Amino acid sequence: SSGRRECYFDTAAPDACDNILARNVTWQECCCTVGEGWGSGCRIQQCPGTETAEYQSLCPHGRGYLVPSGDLSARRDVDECQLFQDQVCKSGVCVNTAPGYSCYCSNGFYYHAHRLECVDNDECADEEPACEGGRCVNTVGSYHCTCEPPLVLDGSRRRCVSNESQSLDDNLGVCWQEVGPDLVCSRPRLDRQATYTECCCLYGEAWGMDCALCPAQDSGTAQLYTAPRGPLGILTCAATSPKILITILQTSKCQQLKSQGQSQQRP
Ligand SMILES: [Ca+2]
Ligand SMILES: [Ca+2]
Repeated sequence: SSGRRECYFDTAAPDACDNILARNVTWQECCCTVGEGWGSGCRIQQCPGTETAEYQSLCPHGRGYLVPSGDLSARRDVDECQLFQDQVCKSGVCVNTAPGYSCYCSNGFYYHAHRLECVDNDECADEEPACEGGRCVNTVGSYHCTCEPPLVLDGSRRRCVSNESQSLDDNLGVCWQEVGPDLVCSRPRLDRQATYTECCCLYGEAWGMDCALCPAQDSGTAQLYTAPRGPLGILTCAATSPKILITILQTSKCQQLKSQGQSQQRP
């Protein structure tokens, strides 16, 4: 067990010959870190198990540490991110720690400790149902929900509700303050989430992770504020000047009621 050879991970996998972490490392560098086997050309010598006397003498300071130049009392952390390059944290961001390392994965992915890579989280397999009252479809990096008619998705896109009870105002979402000519939403309000109506009346041009466009308004530069919920549970917005009431109906059409002459007209 001397010299420098290939270091293998996940040696129980059917394609273990391809599971090469590094090609030019020592037995100790391989087996005292994340390696499971060491060798060349797929002649793999299994690393000793952590409970064995062989492991104790090979890696006296435990996993992640090496003994530099035969001085048994000294120890040196292995920089796994550097030693194994992009093999130890595939599709993620590797950060060395002592001992060990951390692998940070994007949202919707988790670090698979055997495959040493960021893999998709199957939200549909979670114990908590990801889709309330509907069917969950897993996708790489996310998931989506589908509903059996006559149920439809609500504003959260995660819940199936009957058509009548669907209300865009039950859910908080991100409020986009700008929609570009290419219909790309930008400038999200970072300080708070809002319901669809709040967002469209007060702050923004589009709402939610699906970038649902707000209805067009021609209220000019009037400053809008929310009024109490009116009849039918519809949240209304009223412009202070000019005196225009704008009601966003549940059809998400914007209706403008001119109220010139009367200052306290209500919808
Ligand atoms: Ca380390
Ligand atoms: Ca997923």
